[in-house]
Amino acid sequence: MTAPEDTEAQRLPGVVLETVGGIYQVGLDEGSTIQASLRGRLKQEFRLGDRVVAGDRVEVERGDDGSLTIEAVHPRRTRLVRAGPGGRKPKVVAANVDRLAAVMAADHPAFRPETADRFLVLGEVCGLEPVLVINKMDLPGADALGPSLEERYRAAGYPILLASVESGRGIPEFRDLLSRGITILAGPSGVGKSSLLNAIAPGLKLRTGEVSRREGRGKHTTVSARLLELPGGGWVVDTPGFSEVEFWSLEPMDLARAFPEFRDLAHECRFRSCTHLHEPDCAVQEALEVGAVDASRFASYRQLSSSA
Ligand SMILES: Nc1nc2c(ncn2[C@@H]2O[C@H](COP(=O)(O)OP(=O)(O)OP(=O)(O)O)[C@@H](O)[C@H]2O)c(=O)[nH]1
Ligand SMILES: [Mg+2]
Ligand SMILES: [Zn+2]
Repeated sequence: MTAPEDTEAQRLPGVVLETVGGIYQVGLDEGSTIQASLRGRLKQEFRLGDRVVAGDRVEVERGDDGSLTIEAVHPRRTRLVRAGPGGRKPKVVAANVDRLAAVMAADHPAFRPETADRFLVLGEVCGLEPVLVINKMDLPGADALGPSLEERYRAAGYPILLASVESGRGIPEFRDLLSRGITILAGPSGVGKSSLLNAIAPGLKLRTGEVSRREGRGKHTTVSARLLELPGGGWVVDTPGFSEVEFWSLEPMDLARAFPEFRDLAHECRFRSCTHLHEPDCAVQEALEVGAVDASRFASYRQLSSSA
């Protein structure tokens, strides 16, 4: 008789690095990277968004014929979720990430505060540690923009990093930030997410693209979310630029709590469920009137409340 260990196929734990057309690239804990398919029965299991996404922890089994199959997917600790195309379905971009780096460009594509705020809100509502990175600080006009952005976001409670792949500014700091935990880079197409990763780890050799001269927009050079291990420690998820950040089931109170500068003030509002938009005795409104809350951040909040 054979021992139970011999009849049971060996399970190899690992993490999903990338999924393309039903093929899953998995980094096994033992060190090798393999391609696996997904056990049919797992396709029936309920899971928000796709069954398996980059960052999912899985168990892979090697069949007698040498085939590799994902036999189990572990529950997700965190997930970055947004609305998919058309807004009817959730799209989970990646699982088990710790931090969201919202990457914007000082210019080319032009910096839009509402867009930066939308990415930061996305990180907040998914429970990720947020940080804002402004790349392309080498471009003309960026020097004038830098201090005002630092002031706007530091006052709101966000770490902000000014960087340039071109000049090398902020690259050591960015590498240091990414050396702990798992960070997802999110931002519009063409801001330089892949370029920043190549700058901190040239061995990654990620594809980068041009920004169209006419529209000032990127062309979605990165095509799928990809989890990468950094040589200096830490993991990152490079993502294709989002053209639009649409939220998946964002409640009004979630949005109010996603603005860190409102959170402490909210205890002083008369109503516990104050949205700070029209209620009497609102501490956020009072702070806004005396300039303690930034008017343009509040404008972003108002805009998000009406569109979310
Ligand atoms: N001037 C300047 N250009 C940069 C900088 N960083 C990146 N670029 C350029 O910006 C363009 C877009 O860079 P990518 O790294 O492909 O941008 P991305 O954010 O990964 O874009 P998607 O993959 O489409 O989401 C490329 O032509 C880069 O060379 C920078 O710091 N300064
Ligand atoms: Mg890219
Ligand atoms: Zn209020």
